[in-house]
Amino acid sequence: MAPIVVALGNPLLDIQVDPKHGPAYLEKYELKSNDAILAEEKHLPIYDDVVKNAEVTYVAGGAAQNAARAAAYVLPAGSVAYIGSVGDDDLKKTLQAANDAENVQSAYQVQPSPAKTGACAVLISNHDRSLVTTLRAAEQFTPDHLAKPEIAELLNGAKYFYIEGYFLTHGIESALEVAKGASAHGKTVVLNLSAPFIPQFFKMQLESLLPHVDILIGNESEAAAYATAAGHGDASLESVASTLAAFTKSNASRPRLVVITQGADSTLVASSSPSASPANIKPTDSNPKVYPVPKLASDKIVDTNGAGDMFAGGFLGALATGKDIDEAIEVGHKLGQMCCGQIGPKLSFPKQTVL
Ligand code: 26A
Repeated sequence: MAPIVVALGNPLLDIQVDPKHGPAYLEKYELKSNDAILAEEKHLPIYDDVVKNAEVTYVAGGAAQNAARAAAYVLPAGSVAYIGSVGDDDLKKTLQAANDAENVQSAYQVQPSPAKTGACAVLISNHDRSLVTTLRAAEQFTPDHLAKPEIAELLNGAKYFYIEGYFLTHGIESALEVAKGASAHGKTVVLNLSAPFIPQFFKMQLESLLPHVDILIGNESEAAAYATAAGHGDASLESVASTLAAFTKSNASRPRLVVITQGADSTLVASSSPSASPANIKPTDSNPKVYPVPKLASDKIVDTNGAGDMFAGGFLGALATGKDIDEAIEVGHKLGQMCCGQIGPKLSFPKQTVL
């Protein structure tokens, strides 16, 4: 089967540090407890440090790659492909094996040695996670990869495109190519804000891509970071969601949806045009529409790393099977919560029924 969902992002291997060491490493490397950043010079020793001095677990990561595995969880085998740049090394083999096991086609651009696959140190403290990323080969992605016949064929065949905001740190040209091509053909483009530093420091790239985006996904701190960057720091979450929904759109015949998650609190869905939105966002609904999140007992939470990605991938996978927005949000909530019960960005196997 030709994939109907294609995701684009930075492939990373997550190095999850045993939670008992989390707080000490946060302090040592001057990190916030709930954040996602690119490693600065002072952070670079952390990768060797945790491997030498703490217990670590290696887990397949990279925000869009996690979402791709979540979409694959709810779709028939062969429905999902993932594009990103890796090195020719053991880290890549681990990522590819995880994708193979979960029916995601890895359409990697492989950089020659000595380029190494990117990595993300994950520090857990309570229910927070701090992510410190070194992109390495991931940021060597070049647009010519998209023109290779087998990749062009993938892009032509797919109906849903998922781009992580993190990719905009280096890959705006490729992201624009994918999104413009998709929206010109009436296909659905989904963008995830990914982290507060994306709207904060990459606002120009974000706003150049946004006109081609049909569904924007983010969480409360990312939405707040956008509001501040756009000069409305005091706006409510509801009004930020509506502002983003109303942002210029190249394909104006389709409304834009903005989905804002808030951890255990309700998810908001704003639409630029409720009357034209997919089923279940009705003109009579509040805009944004509010979706309560089922309760998850605190002792069921192992760690929250990847929960937002699994929400997004589950939501997208459900939409791609033809579910409406209400059902897709429900599937997203289920996969997000399932991920909270696992170490790292993982889902439970054997598969549970979530659709
Ligand atoms: C450019 N940056 C910072 C990143 C990331 C990232 N994925 C792509 N680019 N920083 C962290 N992640 C991934 O986010 C997942 C959790 O949402 C981590 O690899 C982790 O699996």
